[in-house]
Amino acid sequence: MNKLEELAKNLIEGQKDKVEELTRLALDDGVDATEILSKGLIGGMDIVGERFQQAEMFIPEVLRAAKAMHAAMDILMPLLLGTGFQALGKVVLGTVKEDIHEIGKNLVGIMLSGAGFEVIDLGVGVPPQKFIEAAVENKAQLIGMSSLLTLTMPSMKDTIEELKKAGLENQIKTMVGGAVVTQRYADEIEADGYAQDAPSAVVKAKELLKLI
Ligand code: B1M
Repeated sequence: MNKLEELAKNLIEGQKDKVEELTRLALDDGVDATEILSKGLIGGMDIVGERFQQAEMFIPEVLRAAKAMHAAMDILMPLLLGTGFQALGKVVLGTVKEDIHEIGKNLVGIMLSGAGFEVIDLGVGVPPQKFIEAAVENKAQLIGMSSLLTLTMPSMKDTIEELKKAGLENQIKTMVGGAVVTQRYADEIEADGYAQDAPSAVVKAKELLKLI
């Protein structure tokens, strides 16, 4: 097993200290920060995503892997910024107005970051106007909305309508998800995309931004 495979393996296992150590060792050995990110970390997170989808890994394990990923990213980020590293795209993410469920939204954010997107997480209880303002301010290409309550789902529709009123629907795509949300509902409110779980959200975001 080479160093980057070992890094990916430890990331999957959520071994934060080991992941930090291996990231530093790889840098000392002259491995490029972009390669460490793409082959070691993103490669590892891809496997975490697949295992989570197949119910071979569960939320606490995903969160442990994410912590390890963030620790390694803290080491790599200054170097990546120095080399002109470009994120795949920018996503403004949040749980909709009057909804405080955040676990699924956080998982989606973790997986998107792990896949190479820059995620601007607005937290929970995000009103339509805030999604739009943040997307414009940050020049984001995608707004991701999570809803866990039947009562809060209409806020997704409101955001999409506000986006249309502002004439931004061709520049900023929308993706929706959350336990109560379905493809049918997404079609009904004319969201650009729907994803059932966090790994599918990564695939859908790439599709919407025409990266695959
Ligand atoms: Co709430 N709650 N809750 N709750 N809660 C549900 C959602 C509920 C289904 C439970 C039930 O009755 N069986 C029900 C909603 C019923 C409905 O509307 N149809 C419910 C209710 C009613 C409520 C309260 C109203 C209860 C009350 O106070 N009477 C209240 C509302 C508060 C509010 O938001 N205003 C409430 C409160 C809470 C807690 C605070 C206690 C807590 C949240 C803690 C937190 O997040 N910090 C909580 C929890 C934990 C749940 C359950 C048990 C679990 C939710 C969860 O985290 N799942 C939930 C029951 C359930 O879903 N089984 C329930 C794990 C998470 C990984 O899954 O969020 O679905 P999920 O995310 C998935 C996918 O959906 C998808 O990817 C994720 C990962 O694969 N996904 C996206 C999510 N967002 C996405 C966005 C995307 C794409 C994919 O694109 C942008």
